[in-house]
Amino acid sequence: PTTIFLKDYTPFGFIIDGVELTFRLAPKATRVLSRIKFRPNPDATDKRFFLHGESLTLISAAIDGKSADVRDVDGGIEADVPDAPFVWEAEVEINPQDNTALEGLYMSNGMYCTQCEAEGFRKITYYPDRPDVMAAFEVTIEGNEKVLLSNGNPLSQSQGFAKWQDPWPKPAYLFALVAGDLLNHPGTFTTKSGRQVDLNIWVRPGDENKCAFGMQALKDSMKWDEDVYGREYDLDLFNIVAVDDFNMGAMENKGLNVFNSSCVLASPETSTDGNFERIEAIIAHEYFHNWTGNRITCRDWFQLCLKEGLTVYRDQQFTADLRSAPVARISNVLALRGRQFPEDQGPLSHPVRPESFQEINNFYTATVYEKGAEVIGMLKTLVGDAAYSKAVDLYFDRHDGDAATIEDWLQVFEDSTGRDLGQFKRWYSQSGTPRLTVREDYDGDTFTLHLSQSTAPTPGQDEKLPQVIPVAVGLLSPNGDEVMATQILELTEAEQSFRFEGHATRPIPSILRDFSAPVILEQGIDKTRRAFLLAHDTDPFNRWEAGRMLARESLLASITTGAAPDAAYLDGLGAVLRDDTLDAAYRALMLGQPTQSELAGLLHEAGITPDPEAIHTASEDLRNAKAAAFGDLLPVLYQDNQIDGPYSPDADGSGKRSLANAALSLISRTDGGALAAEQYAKADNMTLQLAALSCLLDAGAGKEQLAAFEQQWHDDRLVMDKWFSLQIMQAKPDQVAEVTKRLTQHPDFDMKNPNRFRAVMGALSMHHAGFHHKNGAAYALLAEWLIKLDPVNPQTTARMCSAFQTWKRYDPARQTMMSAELDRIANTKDLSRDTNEMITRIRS
Ligand code: BAL
Ligand code: ZN
Repeated sequence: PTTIFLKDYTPFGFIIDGVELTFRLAPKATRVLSRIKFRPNPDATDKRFFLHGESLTLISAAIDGKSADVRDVDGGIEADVPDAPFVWEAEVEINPQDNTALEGLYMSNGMYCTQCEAEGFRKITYYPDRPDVMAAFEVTIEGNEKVLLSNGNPLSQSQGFAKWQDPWPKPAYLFALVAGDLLNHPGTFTTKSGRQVDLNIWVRPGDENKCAFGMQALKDSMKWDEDVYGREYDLDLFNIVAVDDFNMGAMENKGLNVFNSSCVLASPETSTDGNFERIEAIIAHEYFHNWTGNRITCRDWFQLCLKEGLTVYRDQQFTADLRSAPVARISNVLALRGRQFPEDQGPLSHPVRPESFQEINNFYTATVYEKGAEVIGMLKTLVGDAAYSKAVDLYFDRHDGDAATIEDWLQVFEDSTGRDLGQFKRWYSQSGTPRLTVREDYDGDTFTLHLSQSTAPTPGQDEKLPQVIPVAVGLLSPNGDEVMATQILELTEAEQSFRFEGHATRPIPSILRDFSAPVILEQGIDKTRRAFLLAHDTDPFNRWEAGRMLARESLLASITTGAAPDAAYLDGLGAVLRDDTLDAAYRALMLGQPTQSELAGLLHEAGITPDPEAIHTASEDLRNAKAAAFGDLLPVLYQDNQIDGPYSPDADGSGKRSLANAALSLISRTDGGALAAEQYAKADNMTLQLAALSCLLDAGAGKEQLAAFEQQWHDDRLVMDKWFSLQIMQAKPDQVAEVTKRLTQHPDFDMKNPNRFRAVMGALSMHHAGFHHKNGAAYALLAEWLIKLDPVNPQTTARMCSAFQTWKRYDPARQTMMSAELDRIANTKDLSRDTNEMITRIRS
């Protein structure tokens, strides 16, 4: 396989002045006719006329109307062309029906749809399929389907025919086409300059009652982007289409977003509060891409974080504004620690802007997305809100219509603030999670914080240089008053001290407030200090973090020494839970505890081989201890957070349900599931129904309800995904592989549907104690299915290989078993480039 390097970038030899495409749709033999105006690019040195193409049958090709002599080369074709403007015309045949990889043009439940990011357009026709080649597209669709959609605005439409024009030059990865017997949920939005935009969510018949929430989220996003970033929508029409078979969550194609149906369809009966919140965020994310991604795109795929990090940051801001900012921040940090930290601390570690890849699909990672967003957040913290806005405005002004780079992005900050961001840029090039160590001094007046940073070597990067770390710090007095409001300390050296004078009493610092940098904080403080911060910290994130750290230390002590759950933690937690001035969602988060895989990672970092069984036992013991310690409180929390009246997925309602359900899950440990059965029986929304079922299964009950659930929902694919997952998630560790295997034999298990495959195999790999059960059955089962899926859908297979990324953490017996499964996958005949790259990196 070829490795592609950032340093090798060269511009394409030609500029495109217009693209006309005609699609004659047929499931197994779609014809694609292209007419593309090229002219030589004066800025390019490489004049080779190379067009990408994959899985295409070339019917004809012509240059300036004359049959062209094309040569097949690796990944596409070449031809000799004039050193002057010319017109390329080609006709190819493709087979959407058999396209199970879900890249390019494919079929899902009888409808045609496309996924072109990153490199799917080359499976549609011969084209310079690279993001820096931008062009205006005109698309004609001929097909029997009722609805024929493409990017931009409709030019003409009649039975079996539609013509679309997208006036905005775009790279091929933003191309989209959808054709099917679809229904629309319509809406309108009037932009700040008074233009009316028609909005539609297109769905399969039967799903039309699940669009209202997504439509409102879209309107909220459009308004928010005008209010906060000054960005107005730029077409007369904005279409969203829901598709059942989709590798990603959604895709920001210009004017025609295509969504995994799980990320747009919502109704109270079928979707949980978590689904609603995720849908709102993803709709916003894809909409925000219209500016950060589409109007300004990426020069090459190494710059992926330019659009993704920024757009994730923007959707996180949106969620924080619409809902609770502290709750949103905690949730983002949980996701970062849950997905990005393990990636950055293992064999798949890579910089936010990678420098090489074999298959770009393997770099749609938590590092590019979530750490990429953290980098934007740090930049904003360092320059301040006003300077951030000014720089981003300059970015939009200067680069509108460009395929830009991280250098361009940082330059607008340098130009508008006068700040040198040379060192800051290391956040883009240096991989790994920095460790921030703190030591304190006090001399009766001056309080000093000695900060130091270091980053462990990561694959391909042995030496690490100091980064710019914004450390948000506040100081509290011993009675809990804030004596110094949050200040940003800029740590730029390996070691640096910061002095705070005029403190007659020794203050208590609250460090890394709001998680001001994606680092591991090592503070060396004791339980008393943590309990103090849990009770008094004025920063909501750090208050939560103090509880989290107490829980973490309690669990680690139980795992390594068999210690009982920490009473100080339980006391502090009890006080927070009783404090009803704190919002319910926040208290629900407080009640949570570190995941078992997080604990495994912490033990590994501390040089201790994690024992999944011991981790599982300690985690269960802590939950049981909470159930016992809060025996009187939990029913009160449950009762106080019941809601009368109709369901609403807003922050308040979902917060109350999350606290009530968190209480229920502990209550179910002592009442055998009686209350959960009651909740299940009367639940009128999925949040309550699914939580009750989960508690029942956890309590070893719920057989009847599980069957009733299947009976009730067997026609709803998205709800059935939950049914599949839940049984695995709630299985006892020694049963996980068996339950999973049984579910793969269920008639509704369909590996071709990525949602269903992930529902089952994702749950298997995320059940820490089950996946790592010493009998190795789960390792073998996952490998077996990855091998089966690879020829069908390489992209989803490759992503799921990351379940094995932590294999070196474990004991020799487990390592041997996982390594054997990795070998088995690696040795599979005709393994895809996607999976091959992932397995090679994981084994390295
Ligand atoms: N661009 C791929 C899907 C997303 O990040 O929005
Ligand atoms: Zn995105």
